Amino acid sequence: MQIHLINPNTTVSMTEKIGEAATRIAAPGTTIVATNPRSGPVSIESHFDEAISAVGVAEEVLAGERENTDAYIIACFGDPGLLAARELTHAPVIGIAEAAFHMATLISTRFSIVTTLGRTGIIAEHLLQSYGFSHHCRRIRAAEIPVLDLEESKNQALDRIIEECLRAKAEDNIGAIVLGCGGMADLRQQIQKAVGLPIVEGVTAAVKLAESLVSLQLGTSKHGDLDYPRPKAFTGQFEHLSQRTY
Ligand code: 2AL
Repeated sequence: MQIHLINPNTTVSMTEKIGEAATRIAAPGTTIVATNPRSGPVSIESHFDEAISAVGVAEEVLAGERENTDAYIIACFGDPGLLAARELTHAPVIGIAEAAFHMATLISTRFSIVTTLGRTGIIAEHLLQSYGFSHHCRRIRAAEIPVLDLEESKNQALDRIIEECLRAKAEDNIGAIVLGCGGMADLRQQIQKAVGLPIVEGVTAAVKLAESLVSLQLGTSKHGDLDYPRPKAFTGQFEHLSQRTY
Protein backbone atom coordinates (compact mmCIF):
# COMPACT_ATOMS: atom_id res chain seq x y z
CA MET A 1 0.00 0.00 0.00
CA GLN A 2 1.40 3.39 -0.97
CA ILE A 3 0.27 6.51 0.91
CA HIS A 4 1.26 9.88 -0.52
CA LEU A 5 1.66 12.27 2.41
CA ILE A 6 1.54 15.89 1.26
CA ASN A 7 2.97 18.55 3.53
CA PRO A 8 1.28 21.66 2.05
CA ASN A 9 4.05 24.01 3.20
CA THR A 10 7.44 24.06 1.48
CA THR A 11 9.71 23.43 4.48
CA VAL A 12 11.59 20.27 3.52
CA SER A 13 12.83 19.48 7.06
CA MET A 14 9.19 19.47 8.23
CA THR A 15 8.17 17.21 5.34
CA GLU A 16 10.92 14.75 6.29
CA LYS A 17 9.96 14.84 9.98
CA ILE A 18 6.27 14.27 9.21
CA GLY A 19 7.17 11.47 6.79
CA GLU A 20 9.27 9.74 9.48
CA ALA A 21 6.47 9.99 12.08
CA ALA A 22 4.01 8.56 9.55
CA THR A 23 6.37 5.71 8.63
CA ARG A 24 6.88 4.79 12.31
CA ILE A 25 3.12 4.35 12.84
CA ALA A 26 2.36 2.74 9.46
CA ALA A 27 1.70 -1.00 9.18
CA PRO A 28 4.38 -3.28 7.72
CA GLY A 29 3.74 -3.25 3.98
CA THR A 30 2.67 0.42 3.92
CA THR A 31 5.03 2.79 2.12
CA ILE A 32 4.82 6.49 2.96
CA VAL A 33 5.89 8.88 0.20
CA ALA A 34 6.25 12.33 1.77
CA THR A 35 6.41 15.39 -0.50
CA ASN A 36 5.74 19.12 -0.44
CA PRO A 37 4.85 21.55 -3.22
CA ARG A 38 7.72 23.19 -5.07
CA SER A 39 6.18 26.64 -4.63
CA GLY A 40 4.27 28.21 -1.80
CA PRO A 41 4.57 29.43 1.80
CA VAL A 42 7.19 27.93 4.14
CA SER A 43 4.50 27.69 6.80
CA ILE A 44 0.73 28.04 6.80
CA GLU A 45 -0.57 30.47 9.41
CA SER A 46 -3.21 32.56 7.65
CA HIS A 47 -6.10 32.34 5.19
CA PHE A 48 -3.79 33.72 2.50
CA ASP A 49 -1.09 31.10 3.15
CA GLU A 50 -3.78 28.46 3.00
CA ALA A 51 -5.26 29.67 -0.30
CA ILE A 52 -1.84 29.63 -1.99
CA SER A 53 -0.94 26.24 -0.53
CA ALA A 54 -4.14 24.63 -1.86
CA VAL A 55 -2.81 24.98 -5.43
CA GLY A 56 0.37 23.18 -4.41
CA VAL A 57 -1.67 20.39 -2.80
CA ALA A 58 -3.65 19.90 -6.04
CA GLU A 59 -0.41 19.74 -8.05
CA GLU A 60 1.00 17.12 -5.66
CA VAL A 61 -2.14 14.99 -6.11
CA LEU A 62 -1.87 15.27 -9.90
CA ALA A 63 1.75 14.09 -9.60
CA GLY A 64 0.66 11.25 -7.28
CA GLU A 65 -1.85 10.07 -9.87
CA ARG A 66 1.07 9.21 -12.16
CA GLU A 67 2.42 6.85 -9.44
CA ASN A 68 0.62 3.91 -7.83
CA THR A 69 -0.91 5.95 -5.04
CA ASP A 70 -3.49 4.17 -2.89
CA ALA A 71 -4.35 7.11 -0.59
CA TYR A 72 -3.40 10.73 0.07
CA ILE A 73 -2.98 12.63 3.32
CA ILE A 74 -3.00 16.44 3.50
CA ALA A 75 -0.71 17.15 6.44
CA CYS A 76 -1.67 20.66 7.47
CA PHE A 77 -4.25 21.34 10.16
CA GLY A 78 -6.35 23.60 7.91
CA ASP A 79 -6.86 20.68 5.47
CA PRO A 80 -6.10 23.08 2.56
CA GLY A 81 -7.57 22.05 -0.78
CA LEU A 82 -9.18 18.89 0.63
CA LEU A 83 -12.31 18.79 -1.53
CA ALA A 84 -10.42 19.90 -4.64
CA ALA A 85 -7.91 17.10 -4.04
CA ARG A 86 -10.76 14.60 -3.73
CA GLU A 87 -12.09 15.66 -7.12
CA LEU A 88 -8.74 14.76 -8.72
CA THR A 89 -8.56 11.11 -7.66
CA HIS A 90 -10.58 8.02 -6.90
CA ALA A 91 -8.19 7.22 -4.04
CA PRO A 92 -9.18 8.31 -0.52
CA VAL A 93 -7.86 11.74 0.54
CA ILE A 94 -7.75 12.50 4.25
CA GLY A 95 -7.06 15.83 5.94
CA ILE A 96 -5.25 15.67 9.27
CA ALA A 97 -7.77 17.92 11.04
CA GLU A 98 -10.73 15.80 10.01
CA ALA A 99 -8.80 12.60 10.88
CA ALA A 100 -8.02 13.92 14.35
CA PHE A 101 -11.60 15.11 14.98
CA HIS A 102 -13.04 11.73 13.98
CA MET A 103 -10.59 9.79 16.17
CA ALA A 104 -11.02 12.11 19.15
CA THR A 105 -14.79 11.56 19.15
CA LEU A 106 -14.26 7.79 19.23
CA ILE A 107 -12.42 7.99 22.55
CA SER A 108 -13.99 11.02 24.27
CA THR A 109 -17.18 13.06 24.28
CA ARG A 110 -15.38 16.40 24.44
CA PHE A 111 -11.93 17.54 23.32
CA SER A 112 -9.92 20.74 23.11
CA ILE A 113 -7.53 21.67 20.33
CA VAL A 114 -4.02 23.00 21.05
CA THR A 115 -2.70 24.71 17.94
CA THR A 116 0.23 26.99 17.08
CA LEU A 117 -0.76 30.67 16.75
CA GLY A 118 -4.00 32.10 18.08
CA ARG A 119 -4.84 33.61 14.70
CA THR A 120 -5.06 30.16 13.11
CA GLY A 121 -7.75 29.15 15.62
CA ILE A 122 -10.44 30.50 13.30
CA ILE A 123 -9.33 28.03 10.61
CA ALA A 124 -9.88 25.12 13.01
CA GLU A 125 -13.19 26.65 14.11
CA HIS A 126 -14.45 26.83 10.53
CA LEU A 127 -13.45 23.20 9.97
CA LEU A 128 -15.24 22.06 13.14
CA GLN A 129 -18.36 23.81 11.84
CA SER A 130 -18.20 22.49 8.30
CA TYR A 131 -17.39 18.91 9.40
CA GLY A 132 -20.09 18.96 12.11
CA PHE A 133 -17.77 18.58 15.12
CA SER A 134 -18.36 21.94 16.85
CA HIS A 135 -20.33 20.50 19.74
CA HIS A 136 -17.52 18.03 20.49
CA CYS A 137 -14.87 20.75 20.87
CA ARG A 138 -14.79 22.65 24.16
CA ARG A 139 -12.04 25.13 23.33
CA ILE A 140 -9.45 26.01 20.73
CA ARG A 141 -6.21 26.96 22.45
CA ALA A 142 -2.93 28.26 21.08
CA ALA A 143 0.60 27.71 22.36
CA GLU A 144 1.44 30.98 20.54
CA ILE A 145 4.37 29.48 18.68
CA PRO A 146 4.97 30.14 14.97
CA VAL A 147 4.88 26.89 12.95
CA LEU A 148 8.60 27.03 12.12
CA ASP A 149 9.50 27.13 15.83
CA LEU A 150 8.58 23.44 15.76
CA GLU A 151 11.67 23.04 13.56
CA GLU A 152 13.97 25.71 14.94
CA SER A 153 13.28 25.79 18.71
CA LYS A 154 11.80 22.37 19.21
CA ASN A 155 12.38 22.02 22.97
CA GLN A 156 10.91 25.40 23.89
CA ALA A 157 7.98 24.74 21.54
CA LEU A 158 7.35 21.36 23.18
CA ASP A 159 7.38 22.97 26.65
CA ARG A 160 4.82 25.58 25.52
CA ILE A 161 2.53 22.95 24.00
CA ILE A 162 2.68 20.79 27.14
CA GLU A 163 1.95 23.86 29.29
CA GLU A 164 -1.15 24.67 27.22
CA CYS A 165 -2.30 21.03 27.20
CA LEU A 166 -2.03 20.92 31.02
CA ARG A 167 -4.16 24.09 31.18
CA ALA A 168 -6.72 22.48 28.89
CA LYS A 169 -6.79 19.39 31.11
CA ALA A 170 -7.30 21.48 34.25
CA GLU A 171 -9.84 23.98 32.88
CA ASP A 172 -11.78 22.57 29.91
CA ASN A 173 -13.56 19.49 31.31
CA ILE A 174 -12.36 17.35 28.40
CA GLY A 175 -11.42 13.75 27.77
CA ALA A 176 -8.84 14.25 25.02
CA ILE A 177 -6.70 16.85 23.28
CA VAL A 178 -6.21 17.28 19.54
CA LEU A 179 -2.84 18.69 18.45
CA GLY A 180 -3.38 21.40 15.85
CA CYS A 181 -0.38 21.32 13.52
CA GLY A 182 1.22 18.81 11.17
CA GLY A 183 4.60 19.83 12.57
CA MET A 184 3.63 18.26 15.91
CA ALA A 185 3.51 14.75 14.37
CA ASP A 186 6.62 13.58 16.23
CA LEU A 187 5.56 14.96 19.64
CA ARG A 188 2.38 13.00 20.39
CA GLN A 189 3.81 10.37 22.71
CA GLN A 190 5.94 12.80 24.73
CA ILE A 191 2.96 15.11 25.19
CA GLN A 192 0.62 12.27 26.12
CA LYS A 193 3.10 11.06 28.77
CA ALA A 194 3.53 14.55 30.23
CA VAL A 195 -0.19 15.45 30.21
CA GLY A 196 -1.86 12.17 31.13
CA LEU A 197 -4.75 12.49 28.67
CA PRO A 198 -5.24 10.81 25.28
CA ILE A 199 -3.50 13.06 22.75
CA VAL A 200 -4.79 12.74 19.19
CA GLU A 201 -2.43 13.88 16.44
CA GLY A 202 -3.70 14.22 12.90
CA VAL A 203 -0.85 12.80 10.80
CA THR A 204 -0.70 9.55 12.74
CA ALA A 205 -4.51 9.35 12.90
CA ALA A 206 -4.73 9.93 9.14
CA VAL A 207 -2.25 7.13 8.38
CA LYS A 208 -4.36 4.62 10.30
CA LEU A 209 -7.60 5.86 8.68
CA ALA A 210 -6.05 5.77 5.21
CA GLU A 211 -4.86 2.19 5.78
CA SER A 212 -8.38 1.23 6.91
CA LEU A 213 -10.08 2.77 3.88
CA VAL A 214 -7.65 1.15 1.44
CA SER A 215 -8.08 -2.25 3.14
CA LEU A 216 -11.85 -1.87 2.86
CA GLN A 217 -11.48 -0.91 -0.81
CA LEU A 218 -13.22 2.41 -0.13
CA GLY A 219 -12.12 5.34 -2.28
CA THR A 220 -13.42 8.83 -3.01
CA SER A 221 -16.89 8.55 -4.54
CA LYS A 222 -17.07 9.64 -8.15
CA HIS A 223 -20.84 9.76 -7.94
CA GLY A 224 -21.88 13.41 -7.72
CA ASP A 225 -19.94 16.43 -6.55
CA LEU A 226 -16.57 14.73 -6.04
CA ASP A 227 -16.46 13.49 -9.63
CA TYR A 228 -13.46 14.57 -11.74
CA PRO A 229 -13.61 18.26 -12.79
CA ARG A 230 -15.08 18.96 -16.23
CA PRO A 231 -12.42 19.63 -18.89
CA LYS A 232 -12.19 23.33 -19.67
CA ALA A 233 -9.77 26.07 -20.65
CA PHE A 234 -7.35 27.47 -18.07
CA THR A 235 -5.40 30.61 -18.81
CA GLY A 236 -2.07 32.13 -17.81
CA GLN A 237 0.15 30.13 -15.45
CA PHE A 238 -2.50 27.38 -15.27
CA GLU A 239 -2.77 26.86 -19.03
CA HIS A 240 -1.21 23.38 -18.66
CA LEU A 241 -4.45 22.28 -16.95
CA SER A 242 -6.55 23.12 -20.02
CA GLN A 243 -8.92 20.46 -21.40
CA ARG A 244 -7.53 17.97 -18.91
CA THR A 245 -9.24 14.59 -18.67
CA TYR A 246 -8.50 12.54 -15.60
C1 2AL B 1 -0.24 24.47 10.03
C2 2AL B 1 0.20 23.13 9.81
O1 2AL B 1 -0.33 22.11 10.23
N1 2AL B 1 1.29 23.24 9.01
C3 2AL B 1 1.50 24.55 8.75
O2 2AL B 1 2.40 24.99 8.05
N2 2AL B 1 0.55 25.28 9.39
N3 2AL B 1 -1.35 24.82 10.77
C4 2AL B 1 -1.28 25.27 12.05
N4 2AL B 1 -2.43 25.59 12.66
O3 2AL B 1 -0.21 25.39 12.61
